[in-house]
Amino acid sequence: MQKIISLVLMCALLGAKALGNGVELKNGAVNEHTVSFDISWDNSWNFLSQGASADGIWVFVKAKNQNGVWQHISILGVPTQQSGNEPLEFELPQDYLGFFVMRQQGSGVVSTSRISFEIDASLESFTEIRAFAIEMVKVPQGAFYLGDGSSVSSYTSSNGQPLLITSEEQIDGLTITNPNGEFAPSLVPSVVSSSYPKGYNPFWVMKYEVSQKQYVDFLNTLTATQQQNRISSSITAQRGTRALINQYVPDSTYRNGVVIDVPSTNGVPALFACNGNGNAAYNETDDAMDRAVNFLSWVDLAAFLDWAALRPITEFEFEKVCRGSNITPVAGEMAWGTPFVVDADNVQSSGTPLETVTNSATETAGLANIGNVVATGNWGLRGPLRTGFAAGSQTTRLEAGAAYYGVMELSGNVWELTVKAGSGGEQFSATLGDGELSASGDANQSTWPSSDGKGIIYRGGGWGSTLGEVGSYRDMAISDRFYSHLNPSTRRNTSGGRGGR
Ligand SMILES: [Ca+2]
Ligand SMILES: [Ca+2]
Ligand SMILES: [Ca+2]
Ligand SMILES: [Ca+2]
Repeated sequence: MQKIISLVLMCALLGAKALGNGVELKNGAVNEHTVSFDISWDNSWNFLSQGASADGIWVFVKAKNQNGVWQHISILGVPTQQSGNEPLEFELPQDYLGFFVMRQQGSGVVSTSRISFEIDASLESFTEIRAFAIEMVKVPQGAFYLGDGSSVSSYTSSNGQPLLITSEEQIDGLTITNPNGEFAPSLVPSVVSSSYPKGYNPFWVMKYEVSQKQYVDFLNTLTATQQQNRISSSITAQRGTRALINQYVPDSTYRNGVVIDVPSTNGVPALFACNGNGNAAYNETDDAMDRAVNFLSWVDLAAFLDWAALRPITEFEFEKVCRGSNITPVAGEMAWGTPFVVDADNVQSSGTPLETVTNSATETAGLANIGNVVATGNWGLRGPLRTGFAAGSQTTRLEAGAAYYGVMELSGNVWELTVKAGSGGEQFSATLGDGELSASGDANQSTWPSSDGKGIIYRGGGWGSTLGEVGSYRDMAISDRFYSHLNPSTRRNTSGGRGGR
């Protein structure tokens, strides 16, 4: 007799399709070894055949054993499409830890399409299966400039000009210009090896920063011990306790609504939820599920990425995604390609899938959640916004605050934790996460930077960042490395990030 097993579908941006790009999974089913569900998302594109970018959905599967422990599940073969107006393409990587779904050549809405795939698991031993979806962008192969020639501690070639990266080959003679005069910048290695990902070859990057809902979904598949190391409160704290904020400053939530729903007892994992509006009911429409998650240290982000079978991105890749291929750098430019910014500060529809701001970009200034009114004594919005808060089907790059390849919030919102070409980070060789964490809930992949945060650098600024003149501190500038001396090992209210593959 066939065993009935539930398939639970997890994805961010549920209901955001009217305005955002929200991927939606529905009508999940498991039949023997076959998993099926309906998938749809807006604002899709695929111009890979013209040497440009595409977006796609990274799908991966976890299953819960009889003993309550979750494990990552391998995909057995290329998925197939049963229905839908838009023909889909699939990319199944060699590690079989998930797959990408893409539209074929063109752009527009991917309306409801049913897909199915085989998984490598004996369903008899599981009590529940969950499928997860993360929106990503495929960045094409191509040369690009590293550095803008003026930002603090920004990279240059030996002649002081932005460095044109034309391959993944070893780099000798990398140096920096305009070194930070307040804090000694971290040392640049004499050689950056051919295995350090430079952004020349194609790679996938998350379209958005990790959201509060995504972090909750992650926590809810960990053991109690693993959970305890991925939050700042006790897993046994009472229902409603904010799980990620600084527990010594309990009134300072900084727009983070991740809470304990059911406390851990007797070693049973806690259940986490989103409660952005702070009332007694959780996971409501206005509970900020799609808002970027802050208070992540490097160790937290690394654990999320290992769990999702992704990897961190390097600071070289960060600049490629922002600037685009063969685009001449602009001094002090931010993710949308100009050195000017409008602060996204006046929130509308707070906490909902339509959370946005009333502020608008100008002809030259992009929209981003930053803190440049701090100097006037007005802190403005103290925390992150919804991922993709300014993006719509018709928005320009400045209006959406978008990077060259359509990736969102690379300047502002939360700081991005990227792998530095230095302090040991140059040893990173694009090793992918394998879906499993150590017993303590830490990432455990070879070549990933160590837990002390050395080998990691903050990039792109956050909601609290202020803006100096071009050539002085300028957090949101895509080549700015003002904080290269820091080791991002602490849970700052401004830090989070994303990964790639
Ligand atoms: Ca609530
Ligand atoms: Ca602000
Ligand atoms: Ca950001
Ligand atoms: Ca691992």
